[in-house]
Amino acid sequence: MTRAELIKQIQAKKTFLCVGLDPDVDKIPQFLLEEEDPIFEFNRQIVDATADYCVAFKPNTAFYEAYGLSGMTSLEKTIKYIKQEYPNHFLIADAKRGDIGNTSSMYAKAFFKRLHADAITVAPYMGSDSVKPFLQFEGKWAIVLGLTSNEGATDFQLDEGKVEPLYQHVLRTSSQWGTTENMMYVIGATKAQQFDDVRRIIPNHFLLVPGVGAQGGSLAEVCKHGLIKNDIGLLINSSRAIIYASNGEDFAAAAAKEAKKVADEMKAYF
Ligand code: NUP
Repeated sequence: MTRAELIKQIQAKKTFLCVGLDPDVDKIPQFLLEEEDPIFEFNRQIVDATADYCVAFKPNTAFYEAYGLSGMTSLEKTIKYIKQEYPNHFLIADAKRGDIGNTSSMYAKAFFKRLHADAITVAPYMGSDSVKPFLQFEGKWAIVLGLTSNEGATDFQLDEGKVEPLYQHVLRTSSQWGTTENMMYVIGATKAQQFDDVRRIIPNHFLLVPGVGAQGGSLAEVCKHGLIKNDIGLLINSSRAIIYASNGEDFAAAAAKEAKKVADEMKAYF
Protein backbone atom coordinates (compact mmCIF):
# COMPACT_ATOMS: atom_id res chain seq x y z
CA MET A 1 0.00 0.00 0.00
CA THR A 2 1.34 3.43 -0.91
CA ARG A 3 1.45 6.42 1.43
CA ALA A 4 -1.22 8.17 -0.65
CA GLU A 5 -3.52 5.13 -0.37
CA LEU A 6 -3.00 4.94 3.39
CA ILE A 7 -3.75 8.65 3.85
CA LYS A 8 -6.83 8.29 1.67
CA GLN A 9 -8.16 5.56 3.96
CA ILE A 10 -7.39 7.60 7.07
CA GLN A 11 -9.16 10.66 5.68
CA ALA A 12 -12.14 8.69 4.40
CA LYS A 13 -12.73 6.85 7.68
CA LYS A 14 -11.54 9.65 10.00
CA THR A 15 -9.52 7.25 12.09
CA PHE A 16 -5.85 6.36 12.41
CA LEU A 17 -6.33 3.46 14.80
CA CYS A 18 -4.35 0.25 14.40
CA VAL A 19 -5.82 -2.75 16.21
CA GLY A 20 -3.15 -5.06 17.61
CA LEU A 21 -3.88 -8.76 17.19
CA ASP A 22 -1.98 -10.31 20.10
CA PRO A 23 -3.93 -13.48 20.93
CA ASP A 24 -3.13 -15.40 24.10
CA VAL A 25 -5.05 -18.63 24.65
CA ASP A 26 -5.11 -18.00 28.39
CA LYS A 27 -6.90 -14.69 27.83
CA ILE A 28 -9.28 -15.30 24.94
CA PRO A 29 -12.84 -16.42 25.74
CA GLN A 30 -12.50 -20.02 26.85
CA PHE A 31 -15.51 -21.22 24.82
CA LEU A 32 -13.44 -20.52 21.69
CA LEU A 33 -11.05 -23.31 22.67
CA GLU A 34 -13.60 -25.76 21.26
CA GLU A 35 -13.01 -24.33 17.78
CA GLU A 36 -10.62 -26.09 15.43
CA ASP A 37 -8.39 -22.99 15.32
CA PRO A 38 -9.27 -20.83 18.38
CA ILE A 39 -6.70 -18.14 17.61
CA PHE A 40 -7.94 -17.63 14.07
CA GLU A 41 -11.57 -17.66 15.23
CA PHE A 42 -10.78 -15.07 17.91
CA ASN A 43 -8.95 -12.86 15.40
CA ARG A 44 -11.64 -13.22 12.74
CA GLN A 45 -14.33 -12.00 15.09
CA ILE A 46 -12.18 -9.16 16.45
CA VAL A 47 -11.30 -8.08 12.90
CA ASP A 48 -14.93 -8.13 11.75
CA ALA A 49 -16.02 -6.18 14.84
CA THR A 50 -13.34 -3.47 14.69
CA ALA A 51 -12.63 -3.02 10.96
CA ASP A 52 -14.93 0.00 10.66
CA TYR A 53 -13.02 1.87 13.37
CA CYS A 54 -9.45 1.28 12.25
CA VAL A 55 -7.24 1.52 9.16
CA ALA A 56 -4.64 -1.05 10.19
CA PHE A 57 -4.18 -4.38 11.94
CA LYS A 58 -0.95 -5.40 13.65
CA PRO A 59 -0.40 -9.03 14.58
CA ASN A 60 2.67 -9.35 16.79
CA THR A 61 4.39 -12.55 15.62
CA ALA A 62 5.42 -13.57 19.17
CA PHE A 63 1.80 -14.42 19.94
CA TYR A 64 1.79 -16.91 17.05
CA GLU A 65 5.35 -18.25 17.28
CA ALA A 66 4.54 -19.21 20.89
CA TYR A 67 2.20 -21.91 19.54
CA GLY A 68 4.62 -23.39 17.02
CA LEU A 69 3.40 -24.59 13.65
CA SER A 70 -0.28 -24.22 14.49
CA GLY A 71 0.34 -20.65 15.63
CA MET A 72 2.04 -19.82 12.34
CA THR A 73 -0.90 -21.33 10.49
CA SER A 74 -3.25 -19.11 12.51
CA LEU A 75 -1.11 -16.10 11.56
CA GLU A 76 -1.18 -16.96 7.84
CA LYS A 77 -4.92 -17.54 7.95
CA THR A 78 -5.49 -14.27 9.81
CA ILE A 79 -3.50 -12.22 7.30
CA LYS A 80 -5.14 -13.98 4.36
CA TYR A 81 -8.57 -13.29 5.84
CA ILE A 82 -7.82 -9.60 6.37
CA LYS A 83 -6.36 -9.21 2.89
CA GLN A 84 -9.41 -10.89 1.33
CA GLU A 85 -12.15 -9.24 3.36
CA TYR A 86 -10.56 -5.87 4.12
CA PRO A 87 -8.07 -5.19 1.30
CA ASN A 88 -7.86 -1.48 2.18
CA HIS A 89 -6.54 -2.13 5.68
CA PHE A 90 -2.81 -1.76 6.25
CA LEU A 91 -1.29 -4.97 7.61
CA ILE A 92 1.73 -4.68 9.90
CA ALA A 93 3.72 -7.76 10.90
CA ASP A 94 5.25 -6.75 14.24
CA ALA A 95 8.27 -9.06 14.11
CA LYS A 96 11.20 -6.72 14.89
CA ARG A 97 13.62 -8.36 12.47
CA GLY A 98 17.00 -7.23 11.14
CA ASP A 99 20.18 -9.22 10.39
CA ILE A 100 23.08 -9.34 7.91
CA GLY A 101 21.92 -8.42 4.41
CA ASN A 102 21.18 -11.84 2.91
CA THR A 103 19.33 -12.92 6.04
CA SER A 104 17.27 -9.72 6.14
CA SER A 105 16.36 -10.41 2.49
CA MET A 106 14.89 -13.74 3.56
CA TYR A 107 12.94 -12.09 6.39
CA ALA A 108 11.59 -9.59 3.85
CA LYS A 109 10.63 -12.45 1.53
CA ALA A 110 8.91 -14.28 4.40
CA PHE A 111 6.76 -11.34 5.46
CA PHE A 112 6.16 -9.53 2.16
CA LYS A 113 6.02 -12.38 -0.35
CA ARG A 114 4.83 -15.35 1.67
CA LEU A 115 2.60 -13.64 4.25
CA HIS A 116 1.64 -10.58 2.14
CA ALA A 117 2.10 -8.10 4.99
CA ASP A 118 2.30 -4.42 3.97
CA ALA A 119 4.90 -3.61 6.60
CA ILE A 120 7.29 -5.23 9.06
CA THR A 121 8.85 -3.75 12.17
CA VAL A 122 12.65 -3.70 12.00
CA ALA A 123 15.32 -3.30 14.68
CA PRO A 124 18.01 -0.87 13.41
CA TYR A 125 20.84 -2.01 15.66
CA MET A 126 22.81 -3.77 12.90
CA GLY A 127 22.79 -0.72 10.64
CA SER A 128 21.99 0.21 7.06
CA ASP A 129 22.72 -3.11 5.32
CA SER A 130 20.38 -4.87 7.74
CA VAL A 131 17.48 -2.50 7.01
CA LYS A 132 17.87 -1.81 3.28
CA PRO A 133 16.76 -5.30 2.11
CA PHE A 134 13.30 -4.46 3.52
CA LEU A 135 13.13 -1.34 1.32
CA GLN A 136 13.34 -3.14 -2.02
CA PHE A 137 9.66 -4.00 -2.37
CA GLU A 138 7.18 -1.73 -4.16
CA GLY A 139 4.41 -0.59 -1.83
CA LYS A 140 5.97 -2.32 1.21
CA TRP A 141 7.32 -0.66 4.34
CA ALA A 142 10.00 -1.08 6.98
CA ILE A 143 8.89 0.34 10.34
CA VAL A 144 12.12 1.04 12.20
CA LEU A 145 12.22 1.02 16.00
CA GLY A 146 12.91 4.65 16.87
CA LEU A 147 11.94 5.23 20.50
CA THR A 148 10.10 2.31 22.04
CA SER A 149 7.35 2.44 24.66
CA ASN A 150 8.93 0.22 27.33
CA GLU A 151 10.84 1.33 30.45
CA GLY A 152 14.09 -0.20 29.16
CA ALA A 153 14.10 2.39 26.36
CA THR A 154 16.11 4.51 28.81
CA ASP A 155 18.98 1.97 28.82
CA PHE A 156 20.25 2.79 25.32
CA GLN A 157 17.75 4.78 23.25
CA LEU A 158 17.43 7.73 25.63
CA ASP A 159 21.09 7.65 26.63
CA GLU A 160 22.33 11.21 26.00
CA GLY A 161 25.52 9.97 24.35
CA LYS A 162 28.11 12.53 23.25
CA VAL A 163 25.94 14.81 21.12
CA GLU A 164 22.35 13.61 21.23
CA PRO A 165 20.34 10.66 22.56
CA LEU A 166 20.89 7.45 20.61
CA TYR A 167 17.33 7.30 19.28
CA GLN A 168 17.79 10.73 17.69
CA HIS A 169 20.97 9.53 16.03
CA VAL A 170 19.06 6.48 14.76
CA LEU A 171 16.26 8.65 13.34
CA ARG A 172 18.66 11.12 11.71
CA THR A 173 20.87 8.49 10.10
CA SER A 174 18.36 5.81 9.15
CA SER A 175 15.91 8.28 7.60
CA GLN A 176 18.51 8.70 4.85
CA TRP A 177 18.30 5.01 3.91
CA GLY A 178 14.79 5.17 2.48
CA THR A 179 11.96 7.61 1.95
CA THR A 180 8.68 8.64 3.57
CA GLU A 181 7.12 6.21 1.08
CA ASN A 182 8.79 3.08 2.42
CA MET A 183 9.88 3.84 5.99
CA MET A 184 7.98 4.54 9.17
CA TYR A 185 9.16 4.66 12.78
CA VAL A 186 7.94 3.10 16.00
CA ILE A 187 7.67 5.82 18.64
CA GLY A 188 6.01 4.83 21.92
CA ALA A 189 3.00 6.78 23.17
CA THR A 190 4.55 6.63 26.63
CA LYS A 191 7.31 8.92 25.34
CA ALA A 192 5.01 11.86 24.48
CA GLN A 193 7.50 14.40 25.85
CA GLN A 194 9.95 13.36 23.09
CA PHE A 195 7.53 13.77 20.16
CA ASP A 196 8.57 17.38 19.45
CA ASP A 197 12.18 16.23 19.09
CA VAL A 198 11.07 13.32 16.91
CA ARG A 199 9.12 15.64 14.61
CA ARG A 200 12.08 18.07 14.46
CA ILE A 201 14.20 15.26 12.97
CA ILE A 202 11.59 13.37 10.93
CA PRO A 203 8.77 15.86 10.22
CA ASN A 204 7.10 13.83 7.48
CA HIS A 205 7.46 10.13 8.30
CA PHE A 206 4.49 8.12 9.48
CA LEU A 207 4.87 6.95 13.09
CA LEU A 208 3.52 3.67 14.42
CA VAL A 209 2.66 4.54 18.01
CA PRO A 210 2.05 1.69 20.46
CA GLY A 211 1.48 2.34 24.15
CA VAL A 212 -2.00 3.83 24.44
CA GLY A 213 -4.52 1.69 26.33
CA ALA A 214 -2.85 -0.99 28.45
CA GLN A 215 0.48 0.90 28.73
CA GLY A 216 -1.18 4.17 29.71
CA GLY A 217 0.06 6.54 26.97
CA SER A 218 -2.10 9.53 26.07
CA LEU A 219 -3.68 9.78 22.64
CA ALA A 220 -4.23 13.53 23.10
CA GLU A 221 -0.55 14.16 23.95
CA VAL A 222 0.66 12.08 21.02
CA CYS A 223 -1.64 13.93 18.63
CA LYS A 224 -0.69 17.33 20.04
CA HIS A 225 2.99 16.75 19.33
CA GLY A 226 3.01 14.12 16.58
CA LEU A 227 0.28 14.89 14.05
CA ILE A 228 1.17 16.04 10.56
CA LYS A 229 -1.24 18.51 9.05
CA ASN A 230 -3.47 16.92 6.36
CA ASP A 231 -1.49 13.68 6.14
CA ILE A 232 -2.06 12.82 9.88
CA GLY A 233 1.19 10.79 9.86
CA LEU A 234 0.25 8.58 12.81
CA LEU A 235 -0.95 5.01 13.21
CA ILE A 236 -1.88 4.58 16.86
CA ASN A 237 -1.91 0.99 18.03
CA SER A 238 -3.88 -0.52 20.85
CA SER A 239 -3.88 -4.26 21.45
CA ARG A 240 -4.94 -5.55 24.89
CA ALA A 241 -7.30 -2.68 25.77
CA ILE A 242 -9.36 -3.54 22.69
CA ILE A 243 -9.08 -7.29 22.14
CA TYR A 244 -9.49 -8.22 25.81
CA ALA A 245 -12.23 -5.71 26.63
CA SER A 246 -14.31 -8.76 27.59
CA ASN A 247 -13.64 -12.48 27.67
CA GLY A 248 -17.30 -13.45 27.64
CA GLU A 249 -19.72 -14.20 24.82
CA ASP A 250 -19.76 -10.45 24.06
CA PHE A 251 -16.00 -10.17 23.44
CA ALA A 252 -16.30 -8.97 19.84
CA ALA A 253 -18.97 -6.39 20.66
CA ALA A 254 -16.88 -5.19 23.62
CA ALA A 255 -13.81 -4.87 21.37
CA ALA A 256 -15.87 -2.89 18.85
CA LYS A 257 -17.02 -0.57 21.63
CA GLU A 258 -13.43 0.09 22.77
CA ALA A 259 -12.20 0.61 19.20
CA LYS A 260 -15.07 3.00 18.53
CA LYS A 261 -14.21 4.95 21.67
CA VAL A 262 -10.66 5.54 20.41
CA ALA A 263 -11.86 6.26 16.87
CA ASP A 264 -14.40 8.79 18.19
CA GLU A 265 -11.61 10.58 20.07
CA MET A 266 -9.61 10.70 16.84
CA LYS A 267 -12.41 12.47 14.93
CA ALA A 268 -11.48 15.73 16.64
CA TYR A 269 -8.22 15.83 14.67
CA PHE A 270 -9.80 16.00 11.19
O1 NUP B 1 7.84 0.23 21.50
C1 NUP B 1 7.04 -0.66 21.29
N1 NUP B 1 6.08 -0.92 22.21
C2 NUP B 1 5.13 -1.90 22.02
O2 NUP B 1 4.26 -2.08 22.90
C3 NUP B 1 7.06 -1.41 20.11
C4 NUP B 1 6.09 -2.39 19.89
N2 NUP B 1 6.08 -3.06 18.73
N3 NUP B 1 5.14 -2.64 20.85
C5 NUP B 1 4.11 -3.69 20.58
O3 NUP B 1 2.84 -3.06 20.45
C6 NUP B 1 3.94 -4.74 21.66
O4 NUP B 1 4.84 -5.81 21.49
C7 NUP B 1 2.49 -5.16 21.45
O5 NUP B 1 2.38 -6.04 20.36
C8 NUP B 1 1.82 -3.84 21.09
C9 NUP B 1 1.27 -3.06 22.28
O6 NUP B 1 0.26 -3.79 22.90
P1 NUP B 1 -0.69 -3.20 24.08
O7 NUP B 1 0.21 -2.64 25.14
O8 NUP B 1 -1.59 -2.16 23.46
O9 NUP B 1 -1.43 -4.42 24.52
